[in-house]
Amino acid sequence: MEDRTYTADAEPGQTATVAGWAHEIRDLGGIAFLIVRDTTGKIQVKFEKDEMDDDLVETGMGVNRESVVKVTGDVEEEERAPTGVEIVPESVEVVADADPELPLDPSGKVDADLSTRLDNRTLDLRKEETKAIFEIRAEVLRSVREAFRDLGSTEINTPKIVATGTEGGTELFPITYFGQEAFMNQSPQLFKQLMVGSGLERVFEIGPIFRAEEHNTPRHLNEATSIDFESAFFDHEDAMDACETVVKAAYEGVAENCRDELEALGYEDFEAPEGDFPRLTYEEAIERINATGELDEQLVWGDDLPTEGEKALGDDVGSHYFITDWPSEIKPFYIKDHDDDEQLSTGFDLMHPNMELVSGGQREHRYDHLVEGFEQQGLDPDAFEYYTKMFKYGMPPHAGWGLGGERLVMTMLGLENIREAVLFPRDRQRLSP
Ligand code: AMO
Repeated sequence: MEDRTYTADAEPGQTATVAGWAHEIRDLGGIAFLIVRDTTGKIQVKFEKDEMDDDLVETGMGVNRESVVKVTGDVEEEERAPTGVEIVPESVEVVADADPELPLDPSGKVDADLSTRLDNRTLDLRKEETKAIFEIRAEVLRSVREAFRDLGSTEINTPKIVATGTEGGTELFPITYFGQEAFMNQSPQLFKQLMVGSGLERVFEIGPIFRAEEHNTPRHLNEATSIDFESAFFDHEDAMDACETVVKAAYEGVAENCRDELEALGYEDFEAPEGDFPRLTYEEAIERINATGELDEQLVWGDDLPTEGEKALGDDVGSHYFITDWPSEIKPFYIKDHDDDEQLSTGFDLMHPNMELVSGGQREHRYDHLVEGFEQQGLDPDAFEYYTKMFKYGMPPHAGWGLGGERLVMTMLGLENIREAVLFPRDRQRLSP
C-alpha cells in the first residue's frame, strides 16, 4: 500500500497514514480514542468531539473492534499516550469491517481455550504473545539454517510421497498414488543417507514428517517438522558435536534477535545453554533413573526409557544431555553397532530435561551388514533396493540425526502443548483448519 507508515515508525511532526486493526475504542465523553494495531505495535488516534467534524468522529467511534482501518492525520507528541505519540485524524476509513461477534478476543482480555485458538489462528495470531511464538519459531529456523551452512552442509529437499516407510510400518499414512499404494514419508532418513554418498557429502533438510501415531499427547503431532542432518566421514561423536552446535545456535539466535518477543512472553532472563551437553551412556542413564526411586519397577538393560524415567533423569541432570550407546536391539536397522560390541549401538538421543529432542547415530554403510539389518527388522530388503543398491557403489562411513522442530520451540519456550508451536496442527482430532 502506498505511503503507509508502520505505527512504530510514526514520528511527531509528520502527517502519516497508518493502517491496521481497531484494537480498542474508548469513549470518555468529550474525548475518545481509537487504538490502531499493526504488526509493529499500536498507536492511539484521538477524537476531540467538539473540535472535529461529526462524520469523522462518528466513523471513528462506530468502528467494530478488529475491523481493518486506515487513518490519516498529524502525529503529535503526547506523554499520556501508551507509545508517547498519538494521531489527530483528518480521515478515517473502514477498509474491512469485522463482525461484532468475535470467536476469540485478540486483546487477550477474555481467555480462549487452545481448541478455540487453533480453530481461529488468524485472530489468535493478532495477540502479541501468540505472534511472538511464531516469530521465534521463524528465528529458530533461520539460525539453524545459518548454523548448518557454517558447518558446510547443503540444504536438500526430499520426497514426502514414498513407496516404503523407514521408521516402523504401523506409523505410516497410506495414500493412493495413481492407483498404486503409497505413503506419506515418516523421515527423510534414507534419502539424506543417499546424499552423503553423492558429491554433496554433508546435507540438511527442514521439512514435514508424517507419523500415524495413535496416541494423542501434548508432545506428539501427526505432522511434525523434522530438522535433519547427515554427513559423510562423520562418526556418532562428530554428529553429536554438530547437533550441540545447531541447538545452541537456535537459542543464541533467539536470545539475540527476539528480545521483544521474549518480553511479550514474559521471559526476563532467557539464556542460551552454556558448556558442553553431558553425554551419559544408556547404562549410566538407567542406573541413574533407578537410583532416583521414581519408578515402580527398576529398569533393566534393553528396556526403552519410559516417559517418567526420562523426566526423573532430566530433573537429575538439569540441562540438555545426550544418551549414548543404546542397546542395538532397540535402535533401527540403519544405526551402526560398535565395532567391538555388536550388542551396543552408536545411536544417541539428545534430551531436553523434559523430553527427547533428537535421535541420531553413525549409520551402517557396509552393504552386507545393511541387508542383514533389514532382514533382522522384518523388512524386505528388495523393497528398499533403490537405497541398498547405492551402498554397492562407494558409500562412505557417515552419521547424522533428526531434531523435532516443534519440540525444540516447545522446550525452549516452556510451552505446555506442542500444538502451540504449530500454526495448524494435525492430530487425531484435528484435520482442519
Ligand atoms: P525419530 O523418530 O526419533 O528419529 O525422530 C526424530 C525427532 O523428531 C521428533 N519427532 C516428533 N515430534 C513431534 N511429534 C512426533 N510424532 C514426532 N516424531 C518424531 C522428536 C524426535 O526426537 N530417522 C531418525 C533420525 C535420525 O536418526 O537421523 C528419526 O526419525 O523430536
